[in-house]
Amino acid sequence: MSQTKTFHVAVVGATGAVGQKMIETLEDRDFPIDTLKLLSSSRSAGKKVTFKGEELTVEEATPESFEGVDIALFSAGGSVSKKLAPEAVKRGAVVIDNTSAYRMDDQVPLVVPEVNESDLENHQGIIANPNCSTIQMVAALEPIKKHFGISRVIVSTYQAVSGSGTEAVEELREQSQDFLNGNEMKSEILPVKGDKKHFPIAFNALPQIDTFEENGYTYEEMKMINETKKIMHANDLPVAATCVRLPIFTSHAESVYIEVEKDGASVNDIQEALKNAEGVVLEDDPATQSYPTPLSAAEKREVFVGRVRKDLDQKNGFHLWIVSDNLLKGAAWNSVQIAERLIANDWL
Ligand code: NAP
Ligand code: 12T
Repeated sequence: MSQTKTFHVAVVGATGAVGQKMIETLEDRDFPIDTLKLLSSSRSAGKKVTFKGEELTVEEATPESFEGVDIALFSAGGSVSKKLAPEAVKRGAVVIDNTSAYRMDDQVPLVVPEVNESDLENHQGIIANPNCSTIQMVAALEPIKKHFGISRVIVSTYQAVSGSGTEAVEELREQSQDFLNGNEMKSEILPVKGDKKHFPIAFNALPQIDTFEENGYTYEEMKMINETKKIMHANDLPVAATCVRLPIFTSHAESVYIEVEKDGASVNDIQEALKNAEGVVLEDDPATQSYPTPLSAAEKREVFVGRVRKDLDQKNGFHLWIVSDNLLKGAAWNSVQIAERLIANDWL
């Protein structure tokens, strides 16, 4: 982005799976940075990270770290955000938070710029970046909602291990090697670090992402349900979700069933709406086997959609396949994009 004013930026969780992508995205976008501060726990303090050819040293995040910071991108877990985001705001920073700590707070905008950019205007210092699976789904559903209305959403996800951090990525790598070498697989992280049981992810599928809620849904499923309604300003929209982890390193995929309000919409109409949508790429041609996959979407900022079909029985029912890089649009890019929109609109 071209911009004359420059900003003091901090990345909290800079050594993590999301934080590393944030640093890369700030560099790729030529974000208008004056100084960049990289923060982590004391474990990684002192580590060196290269940004635009310059070596930066990671520091331990403390309340004082935010003196003089204009924009703080947080992705170090909910408890860190709960403790340090208010400290950053107190010192004049605008926080863009990637954790679930503030997402459903009424005072906090929950934003996917292609969907609800204008919610940013009245922020009170903290802005929440939605859940990765939710972001890519609403980016594809909003243009359909705009043209045809949506009256129901049922989603099943196929999620990558990188959504669960660097330890989960390492676990899939090691289990894969152990399995192929005929050795026993060790499971210590997935499905959820710290939960009572662990299962192998390599050559497997785990129908649990995040912890279980009392209603039998997982927290990841409830995040998709609640966040979709908030971002799309559709409190009454029925949404159901089943979230599944697969042995994929990067990109979440989703099979999404929707019912539209307007009668008579065709597959071609839905495809046209998606083709013209900001941040969305339609890859949909059965004749040439054209559809997105986790590998084809990895390292790209867009949300890819394919396999648009009309339901064979339900009037106004459609099926879609939505794929995006969970660490980019699902996390780092959406956060940096929010920062860019705050600057462009003079809403910092
Ligand atoms: P990760 O790879 O495990 O990295 C965790 C990062 O947090 C590391 O940089 C770590 O620093 C830092 N950290 C941990 N405890 C800290 C503390 N007490 N003080 C300061 N920094 C601390 O995890 P990740 O995948 O990047 O995810 C990080 C967080 O982002 C998650 O917990 C989640 O809340 C959020 N997230 C959101 C989405 C989304 O859907 N938008 C997706 C994935 C993750 P050290 O190197 O010092 O340990
Ligand atoms: N644990 O919404 O494990 O902050 O894939 C997103 C993804 C938390 C979140 C995952 C997670 C979030 C995961």
